[in-house]
Amino acid sequence: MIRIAAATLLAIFVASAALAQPRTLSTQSGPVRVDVVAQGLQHPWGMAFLPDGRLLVTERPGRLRTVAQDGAVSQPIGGVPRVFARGQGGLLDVALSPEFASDRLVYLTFAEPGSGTSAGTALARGRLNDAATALEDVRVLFRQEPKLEGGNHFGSRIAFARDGRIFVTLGERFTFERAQDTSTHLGAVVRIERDGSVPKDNPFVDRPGARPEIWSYGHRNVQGAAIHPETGALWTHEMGPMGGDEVNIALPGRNYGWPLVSWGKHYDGRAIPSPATRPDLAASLHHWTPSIAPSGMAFYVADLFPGWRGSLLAGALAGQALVRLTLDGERVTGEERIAMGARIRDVAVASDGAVWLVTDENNGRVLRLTPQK
Ligand SMILES: [Ca+2]
Repeated sequence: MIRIAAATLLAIFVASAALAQPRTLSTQSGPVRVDVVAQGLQHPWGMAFLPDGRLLVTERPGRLRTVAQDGAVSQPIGGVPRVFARGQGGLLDVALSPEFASDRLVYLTFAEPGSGTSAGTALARGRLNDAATALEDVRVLFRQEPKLEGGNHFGSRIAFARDGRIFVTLGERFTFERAQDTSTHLGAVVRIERDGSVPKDNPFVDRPGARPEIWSYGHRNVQGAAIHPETGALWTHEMGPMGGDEVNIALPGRNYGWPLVSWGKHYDGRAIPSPATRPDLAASLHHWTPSIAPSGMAFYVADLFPGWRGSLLAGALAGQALVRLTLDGERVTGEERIAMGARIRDVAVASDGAVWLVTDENNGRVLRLTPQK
């Protein structure tokens, strides 16, 4: 009995000690303080800030929680759809409606179970109750077709365009060539209205046989998306095979080339033609070889880190870093990798300009970055 109590006390002590001690990282823009806001989350995947400053965070096995600024982690929020929690599948991204203050709508992407052991990415939305304990009136707005076997490449990120349309970034479910087949949603970015209907000006609405939700295609696995703060364009990044992770601007109707071209190689070492050989396919702005496995994206436009203003921030899983790209318009002019020592799954900027990260681990952490005073 005493031994159990001592062990429990020790565990509590270790946890609080770990939470209490911020780290300092040196960066090109000066020292950065890293606080562990919360830990013990299981593979946190997506983040969105509520207007009251609490963070909504998904856990891949299928839970949605809030994390308060002081680190308090809520019980799982009710009403989350059942997910296919295998491989890379599960509960993925979370985003708030641009009119959340009045409509309280929360959007989620997830791997939706199909018949047998098949699954496919889907977008759902529900109304968060006032106590933030449950989603109500949950509705699936979009389903990637077809659903397939296997646990790879579900994407997915949610981004709201300035006109209120919803972009959802998808993966090709590890089917390679089918990313080129516009009769499927595999390897596509899709664009839908807030009620799930298809915008009349989507690029393939009049193409026989094509899926009308498609905005762009020829993507491999897109796990980063953000709307550019000045141009309003959709920027994405995607994971390459061995090498060849890309940053792209997803334009309507364009083909981003996978698997016809890549800066990477197939896993068995076979070469893939370089993008330069196919000027008819959309070129990337930037690529990473070897792969960093990018996940999560945010443009930094806040004041707290003056040296980061105008930068594109991305998490890196294999790269175990926060990656900061400096930009001149649509040109990437530099890259800084801030080593975090953990797989970074998502990046979000709080209203005070602090940068929040989640680590994709069994004991996943929520980290807050602020300038070291
Ligand atoms: Ca490409």
